[in-house]
Amino acid sequence: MRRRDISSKAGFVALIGRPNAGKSALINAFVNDRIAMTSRKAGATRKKQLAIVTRGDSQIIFIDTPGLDNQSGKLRDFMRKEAQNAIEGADLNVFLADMADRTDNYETFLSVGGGKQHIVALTKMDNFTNERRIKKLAEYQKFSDRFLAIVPVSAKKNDFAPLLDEIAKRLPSRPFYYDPDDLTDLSVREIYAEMIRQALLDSFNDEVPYACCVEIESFAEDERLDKISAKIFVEKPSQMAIVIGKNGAGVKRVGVKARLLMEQFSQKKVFLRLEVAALRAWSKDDKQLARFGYRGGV
Ligand SMILES: Nc1nc2c(ncn2[C@@H]2O[C@H](COP(=O)(O)OP(=O)(O)OP(=O)(O)O)[C@@H](O)[C@H]2O)c(=O)[nH]1
Ligand SMILES: [Mg+2]
Repeated sequence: MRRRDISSKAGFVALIGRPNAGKSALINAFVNDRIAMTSRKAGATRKKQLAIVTRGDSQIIFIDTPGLDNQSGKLRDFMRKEAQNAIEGADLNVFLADMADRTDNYETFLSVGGGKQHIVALTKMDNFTNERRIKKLAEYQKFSDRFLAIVPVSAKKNDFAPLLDEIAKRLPSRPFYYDPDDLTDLSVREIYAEMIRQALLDSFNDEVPYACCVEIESFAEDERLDKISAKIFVEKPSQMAIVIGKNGAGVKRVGVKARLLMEQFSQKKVFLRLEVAALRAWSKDDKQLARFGYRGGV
């Protein structure tokens, strides 16, 4: 055990980038499971979440972060702080950009937080021909004195081993922080709450999913069946009417989607009961934000 501790490497790596870059999808690909919510709509991730990747003698602890943007509001301020704390607390950062993005976004990152050591990863390379990949990599070469390495990746094609190699060789020599079997710091209860939020994002357009938050009221785990009762909070009665839908069709759809995600994840039956309530302007209220875990802490 002592020998292993001496030879092992471990460290925290913040995965940062613009909303919708593909951070959470890559997090899921790393651990080969759906531990983080992803969406084609920007602004999905609200809080930091760890993904623990143990390979041989190295343990990389990725921190998934909310996308960096300039939107205002108390919830957005919290999300920005989450990302900043991750950047500051990590041993190494990975700036993740969609390969289709212009390099301007990277320049903005450099001007606000790129002082720290980082690797650039260009994702969704499955959308690109080899020729276009090479052209894109060349565009970043003018910043080569700013990054440690640049690596193309694809969450969709599970193509990220070169990125893990680049990170692993820069990790400090340290004992592992987590049991090698651990995948994340979130509890099943928290993952389930996020899956309900995922189902809301997948089911509704415009502002409705952004006005939603989820509270698990009761959670009973059994070997074969998990029973969950949860409340979806929106900000206004009009949003409540949309989520509930005609004869409850809206919330039913959300329930079916969330339950499928939960069952796939836990490999057992799930019984899910959902309620919808309006909690006026919760996202502007410090007390409510704290209640939902969107305040304070690091
Ligand atoms: N083709 C392709 N699409 C991808 C890939 N990775 C992510 N996507 C898609 O990109 C969209 C955004 O992915 P997310 O992982 O939610 O993005 P994010 O950076 O976590 O976004 P925020 O949480 O909003 O900051 C989703 O529709 C994903 O399916 C990839 O490697 N290839
Ligand atoms: Mg995300």
